[in-house]
This record gives sequence, C-alpha cells and structure tokens, in this order.
Amino acid sequence: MKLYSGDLSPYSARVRMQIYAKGISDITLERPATFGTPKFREQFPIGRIPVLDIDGDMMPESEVIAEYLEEIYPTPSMLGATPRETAHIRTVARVGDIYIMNNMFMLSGQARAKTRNEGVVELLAGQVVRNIKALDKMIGEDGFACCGRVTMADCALVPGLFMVENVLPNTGVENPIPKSAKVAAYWAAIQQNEHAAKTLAELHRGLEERRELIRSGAFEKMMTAMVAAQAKADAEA
Ligand SMILES: N[C@@H](CCC(=O)N[C@@H](CS)C(=O)NCC(=O)O)C(=O)O
Repeated sequence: MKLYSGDLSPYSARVRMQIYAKGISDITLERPATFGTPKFREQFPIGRIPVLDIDGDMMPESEVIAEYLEEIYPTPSMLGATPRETAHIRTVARVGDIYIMNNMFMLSGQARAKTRNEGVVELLAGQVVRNIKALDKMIGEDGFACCGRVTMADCALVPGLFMVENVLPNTGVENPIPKSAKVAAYWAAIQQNEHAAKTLAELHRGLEERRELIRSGAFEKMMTAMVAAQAKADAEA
C-alpha cells in the first residue's frame, strides 16, 4: 500500500503518526506528483491528501484511513480496551480533527495573506480558542490524550496542536495552549514520545520549506497558476 501524503499536511501527519506508532512497515509514503493540479482532482474527486492507495483502490479521508488501518492491523491497538474507552478516544480525536485541525487548515491562508480578512480570523480562530478550552476538560493528565498510551486521539491532536502553536500566531492571534494548563502539560509531554517527535520533525520540515517558498515569492506564483489551471479545467468540464 501507498499513502499519498505531504510533510506539512496535518491530516496526512495524523495517519503517519498512527503508522509509526503501530510499527507498520509495508506502507510507502509518497507526495503525489499531480497534487494541486486538475489531474489530481480528476483522479481523487475530493482533491485532498491523505489518500491510501490499496493496489489502485483509492481511499480518501484521514479518519476513514485511520479506522481502516486499525481494522487491518489491529495490534498494537490505538483504540480502547472497552467500547466506552474507544468512544472517548474517538471523541477526543474528533476534537483534534473537526474542532482544531479543520479550523486551523481553513485559517492557514490568512497567516500568509498580504491583507488579512479579520472576519475570517475572528470566526475560525475564535473556534480554535474555544475548543482548546474544551480539550482542557477532556485531556489525559499522564502525558497521553487518553488511556495512558498512544491512541488515535494523540495521532489527531499532535498535528492539530502543531498548527495552533506554529500557524495561529501568524494570523495575529495569541497561541492559547499555554493558558490551558492541562493541554499545555500534555503538549510538552507528548512531544517527547518518539512517534510524535518523528511526525513533528516532518511537520517542521514542511513548514520551513513552505516559509522559504513564501519568502522567495514562488508560493504565490504556484498558487496563482494552480487556481488558473483549475478554473480552466472547471470551465471546460
Ligand atoms: N477531511 C480531510 C481533509 C484533508 C485536507 O484538507 N488535506 C489538505 C492538506 S492538509 C489538502 O489536501 N488540501 C488541498 C486543497 O484544499 O485543495 C481529511 O481528513 O483527510
């Protein structure tokens, strides 16, 4: 199998951390050559990574891929020992995905915008700040999100909190993690975990590459060309 992934993609990072923590060695990681082009959207209608390529059968959506991997590689389990524990892990993973990562991903364009749309920042960053406070009431206090070991909740939270710490301040909003004591303690501890550390090193590498592209002006040119190519393909469809 192959995972179409990118260093800076938090959703891809979520699946990569799960692969590392489970010790899966037969999934290769690849950045799709056509990512960001109309051809990519032809191949993958949602047009996003990660995508799991199972001998040509393409599976999108990080959470779906994560659950699939749990089913086909059940050990070590990233789920709970009881149905209730599993439900809790999935709840915290959803906080990482829907309430934190999704808002951060939608917000990331504002971090590099020449003129920020303050309405967009207020709406999305407001959700992130609110949900870090919610997470503070749910998060484990022993260095892991749930159950005292790495679970699917950590895999979703690590890239989400990376985005909050590294991208949110570039939108003019203070990083809320230090103000939530339990989230702050968790964040300091989980970064010492080897699988989280490997995933975070890739995210930082991706962020540095992105910042260099932005500094050189190449990123803006790439984005303009991508938008134009997609508009042309849509008009011709
Ligand atoms: N809900 C999707 C979100 C995936 C997603 O947004 N991926 C981003 C990279 S982190 C992407 O491919 N964006 C390309 C685009 O928006 O065109 C998932 O969980 O996999």
